[in-house]
Amino acid sequence: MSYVDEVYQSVVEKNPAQPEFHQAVKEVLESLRVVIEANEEEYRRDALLERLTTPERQLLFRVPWVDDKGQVQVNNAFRVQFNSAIGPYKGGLRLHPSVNLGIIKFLGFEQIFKNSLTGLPIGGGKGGSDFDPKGKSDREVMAFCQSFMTELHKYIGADTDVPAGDIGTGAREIGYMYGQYKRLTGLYEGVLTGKGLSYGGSLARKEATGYGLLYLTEEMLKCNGKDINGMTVAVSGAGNVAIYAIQKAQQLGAKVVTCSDSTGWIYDPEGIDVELLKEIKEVKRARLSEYAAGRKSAEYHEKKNGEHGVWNVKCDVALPCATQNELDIEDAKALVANGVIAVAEGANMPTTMDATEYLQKNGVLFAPGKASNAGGVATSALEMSQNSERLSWTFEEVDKKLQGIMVNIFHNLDEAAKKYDMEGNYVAGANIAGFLKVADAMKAQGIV
Ligand code: NDP
Ligand code: 2IT
Repeated sequence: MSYVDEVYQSVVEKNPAQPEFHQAVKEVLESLRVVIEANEEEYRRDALLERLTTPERQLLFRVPWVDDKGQVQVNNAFRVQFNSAIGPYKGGLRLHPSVNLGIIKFLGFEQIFKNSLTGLPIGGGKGGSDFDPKGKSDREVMAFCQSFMTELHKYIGADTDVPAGDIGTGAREIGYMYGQYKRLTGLYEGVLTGKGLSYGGSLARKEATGYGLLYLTEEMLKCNGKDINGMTVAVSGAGNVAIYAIQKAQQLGAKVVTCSDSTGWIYDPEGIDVELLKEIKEVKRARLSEYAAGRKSAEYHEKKNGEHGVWNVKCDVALPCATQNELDIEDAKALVANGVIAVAEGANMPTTMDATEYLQKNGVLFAPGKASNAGGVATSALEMSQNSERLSWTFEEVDKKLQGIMVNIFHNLDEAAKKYDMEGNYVAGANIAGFLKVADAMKAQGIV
């Protein structure tokens, strides 16, 4: 059996019941096959792939907190410090009832390659909890965040591990966590990113993932002789990534006609009203049904089991920005039948593997999340730089750097794909380009 197949089989055996982790590993290893096979003996001797697919450290802990009725609640929490070959562990914290170790491992594994692609010195990590911030009072969220950080603070630091936001973790949660870290350690340091602007946050970090997604999409289209200006775009999600993806797409002259949350989706043929969406999601923390109530042109569709929602809408560009495996083979078929030109992932692994292959086979330009959503973590690294030098840069400075990073990422994966005779396969290009830097650093640092 080839080394790649052996390692994949062993990952499945050693990590039972973690399908998302298996999926993320499979996709990366399949892309790396050509690179590994060219040097199989050395990689096998050094157990490079075993080390790459095994986290350096996994922290599992309980988070007890008291709810507003005086009842004690207990959540499971995780921090997976996956790979520190090229820098301190870096990656977000997800707060969602679906969180388990396998999900955090898939996200941490993806983060290794994504962070490498940014060209910045950040290793891969991810964490989170099955706590659901939805429907909780501010005091309950604070109680959870303080208890969570009371344990986590022992394992993180500005030069060791720097968490940030992800699903369910926004400015409010980061603020409570930062306050507790500072109280426990006495350190005013850049231990978290996505902080508020009044206490060390970076301008443009809030916008960065969505804006970065559009910068990369724009470059990918341009290099394939197309212009996003005038195109119709379908977006899923209505959170941090989706909102700023919609805003930037509109600034670039596209018309965005959809968005969604976990209970339903919106079709707005006149184009999504971003200010209204922000008011509903960022301020009121309300459901999308309120969007339709506030806008005549919009249709609201309740989410039904087996229904495919936004991907049935005719569009030129599709941007999945909600969660993993939200775009499956049926969705891919509907998109192709409706003439989609490009799919770029704002979320992490939103497209199933068979859907990705179907899109690629049908000539759709496909940008994988670890490249196209890297603008968030890249700007987090810029926040770390600003914290280290105790300065803050202007919005324009950060945005310009972000744009440069995204354009650069696209060209790196395009060139890697060409070099290995897979022109246009940006999935393979991203995995290979991300891997080569990490593998080189791991080799140089010996067996650690
Ligand atoms: P938010 O919590 O701000 O928004 C998530 C959105 O997706 C919400 O609209 C939410 O709906 C919807 N959603 C979440 N889980 C599900 C689910 N299981 N089924 C259906 N809808 C769901 O998160 P972000 O925007 O930050 O993250 C979105 C994606 O982008 C994630 O995959 C994340 O890992 C990825 N990402 C985020 C980055 C960042 O900087 N924030 C950077 C790179 C990637 P509802 O409100 O109803 O829960
Ligand atoms: O998936 C991701 O890249 C993030 N959630 C952002 C991580 C970060 O450290 O900014």
